[in-house]
Amino acid sequence: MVPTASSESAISWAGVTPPKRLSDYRPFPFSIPRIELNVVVHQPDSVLVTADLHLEPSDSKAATPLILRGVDLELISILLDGHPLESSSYLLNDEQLEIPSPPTQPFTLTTVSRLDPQANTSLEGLYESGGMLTTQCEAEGFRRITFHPDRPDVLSRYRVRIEADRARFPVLLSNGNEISASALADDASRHEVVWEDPFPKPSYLFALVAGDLREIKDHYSTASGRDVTLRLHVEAGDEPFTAHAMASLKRSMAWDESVYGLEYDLDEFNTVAVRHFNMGAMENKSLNIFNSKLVLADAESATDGELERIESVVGHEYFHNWSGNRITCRDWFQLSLKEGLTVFRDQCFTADLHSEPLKRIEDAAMLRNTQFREDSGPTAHPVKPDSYQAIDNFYTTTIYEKGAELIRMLRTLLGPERFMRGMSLYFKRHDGEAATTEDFVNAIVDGAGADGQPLGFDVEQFRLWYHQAGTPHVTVKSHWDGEAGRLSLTLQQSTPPTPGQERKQPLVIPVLWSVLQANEGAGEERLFVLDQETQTVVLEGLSPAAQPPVVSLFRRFSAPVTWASGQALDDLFALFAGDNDAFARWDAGQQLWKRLILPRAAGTPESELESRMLDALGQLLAVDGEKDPAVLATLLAFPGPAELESLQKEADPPALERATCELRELLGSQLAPLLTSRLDGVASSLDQVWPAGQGERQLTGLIWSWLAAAGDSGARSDAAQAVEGPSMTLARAGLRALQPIDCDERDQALRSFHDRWQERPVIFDTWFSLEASTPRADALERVAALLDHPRYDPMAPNSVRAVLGGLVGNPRVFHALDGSGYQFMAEQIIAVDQRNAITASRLAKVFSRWRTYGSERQAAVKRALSTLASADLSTNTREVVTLMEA
Ligand code: B3K
Ligand code: ZN
Repeated sequence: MVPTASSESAISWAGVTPPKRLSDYRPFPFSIPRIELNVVVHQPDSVLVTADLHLEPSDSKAATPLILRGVDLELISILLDGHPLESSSYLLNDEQLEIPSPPTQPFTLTTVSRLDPQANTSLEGLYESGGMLTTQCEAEGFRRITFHPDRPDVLSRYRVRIEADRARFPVLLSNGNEISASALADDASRHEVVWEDPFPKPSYLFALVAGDLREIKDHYSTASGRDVTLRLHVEAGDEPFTAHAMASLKRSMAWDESVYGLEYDLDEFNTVAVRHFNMGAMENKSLNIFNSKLVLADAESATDGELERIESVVGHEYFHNWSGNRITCRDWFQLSLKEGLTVFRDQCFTADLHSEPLKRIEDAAMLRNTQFREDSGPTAHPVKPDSYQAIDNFYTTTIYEKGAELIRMLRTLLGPERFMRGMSLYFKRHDGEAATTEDFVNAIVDGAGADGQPLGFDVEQFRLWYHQAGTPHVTVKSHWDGEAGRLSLTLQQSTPPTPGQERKQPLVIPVLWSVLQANEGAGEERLFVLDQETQTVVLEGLSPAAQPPVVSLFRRFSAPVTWASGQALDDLFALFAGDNDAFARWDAGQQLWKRLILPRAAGTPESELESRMLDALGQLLAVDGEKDPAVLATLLAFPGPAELESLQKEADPPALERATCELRELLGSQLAPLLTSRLDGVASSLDQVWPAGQGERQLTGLIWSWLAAAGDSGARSDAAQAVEGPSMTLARAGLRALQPIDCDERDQALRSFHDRWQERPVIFDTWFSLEASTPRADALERVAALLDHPRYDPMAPNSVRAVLGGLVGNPRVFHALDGSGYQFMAEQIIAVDQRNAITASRLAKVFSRWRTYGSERQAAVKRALSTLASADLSTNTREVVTLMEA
């Protein structure tokens, strides 16, 4: 029996994990310039890992204890410079290995550990998926492979030998370049492959794959002439569905060269598709691992939205090679350094390839419905948190999407050219380092300010964005002097309190704005930097007029804030009809939709406003109205449920769902002739190949949903028929249109989808989600039955999320007043948590809005939360539940 290490773990065993704090950061007292790993796969349930860590103490005078992390590892042997260590020389517990008095000179520590990938259901570390062995190390999975500090500021060069049975695991991959591959001299049934990665990297970027995979090979020639071999590895039979991902990768490589001047730095780039994966994809150095649903796609089996998403995720992971891998994070508090920046980069990539204005609207809508929701609930946290219990709970929309918004604001404040000079300096200055978000901001302002011009804003104040949680709110009051042609706007900002942060300071908020004057169209776009609590901006020289001009605010969604300007309905209709900024135009429409939906949900429809909206829509839909089908479909889309809920006094998701159904019915019946003629107008473009035709398909789906709601039998049958057709986009649009309606076409469409796709798990998850989100009297029993469906795979987070996420998207069932939906969800989360803490703790966030519900629902969620709290939960899920209950 080995003695137990003195550590925080003793406390965590008692069920209370102490938080980690940013202020406690200390550099690791050793460097590990080189690591050799020998991974011998005996069986999928028995893998032997020998690790040689070449350690160099920072202090050569006094011995510093060496603490290495290790979880679910069976330590077989431990040697120091080749000599076995006495058991009295180290301490071992469930979480770490400690050598209290290691040498003060460089030394090699060798550990041999056995692991069982088959028993590893957490999908972190080394695990089995469909017969293949694969890894996920970010954030703290490497400690499940071997003993190691497992922190991002320890960078090493890795050499990895993998040995396995040749027939069962013909493909053996790791990071870097393949150095050699051969059969074993003494056993031809086994083979070995050696990989070497010349770039020092943190352990979270380590990856290894062993399996029977099919390879799709291509090439990319970099700007400087390096020929890079690109390989995609998929399960047999999936080869035909890889062209889109491969083309996306090549587009990403070209984009990073042309926009950032950043080239790929190795001779090969591998991507592997894995069915069982906790998130979308992972940027391991030169060995990206993807959730198979983000690789396998063509127009028949994926929607336009999915194709765009795949392209952007392929881009995102590829862009990480520089923003994440070459420059990594000093510690996990800096997570947004790589994630916010890489999201910003992938957003720009999509905007450049497709439509900049529509991408901006898509991102703004997403931020409002996810990040703003997070910001106003119990799990609100800053882009740079100062403490956490489980880092996996911090892969959030705040770190990712709000983080990207901070970078976008820097670009808006500095202008694109100066901003890009800052970016170049960042990549040059910190290449090969583990950096902080402060380093990033410093590089941006140093690079931008190299022209000697003032920055135009207070950088120190800007940094508050990283530390202050919550969505700022801006109130705008305008005063118009019609005789003088002078407009004054008074802006006032405030940020609501968030857990642990009561008082907030004013932030630097870039406000892009302009005015529209009658008969003069939109004026020049201006930037106003709001950096005090209250400020007034005055615009002189406008044409004198009795009527104040229409103000277009936060154009291009220039800051991640909410605002209220008390704009008159006339102004909103004017902006909706023709603002020259697509975001501001869409936003005016969103405000109008909100003013229609919320009263309907409260049982008091605004009939006068509804008929004004019908007129405005009539103009948009007319032949001489909005020509671009994608723009039209975007303008006609309702605000998301989360945003609507946040505007209700007492959030009532079923009432909102009813209101949107009623509204669709009204719109479909009142605008039928115009809608039908628009359908006819786009019909001939529906079969164009993505990205062509996507606007037409989007508009068709939207019109189906309005007409089907209004009882149009032609639209219902076209929607149902689409499930049999060649376009997944139209099939899913048809299903979405029919889903809220209890009709034969809906049942027929769901059956066809089931029968057509049941052999393709990636697509069949959609059926699970559709089934779970279809409103039916017996929906909860059906959801429970889905969990026993022969094709439901409880080990695949995709399936779990399809069913349980589908249930959440079924408001009447999930939010049933008797609490049955909440209770069911709590029990499922407990079950999922037993095998996969990361997936469970994410699911637990479905309860985050409970304090905004009415008293009956609040009481029901409280019961569900106490069921959860009394279970034996992982640290991850416990952290979320505790925050929720606080
Ligand atoms: N960096 C990964 C996310 C890892 C999540 C770990 N729980 C994918 C990405 O953001 O690119
Ligand atoms: Zn990322």
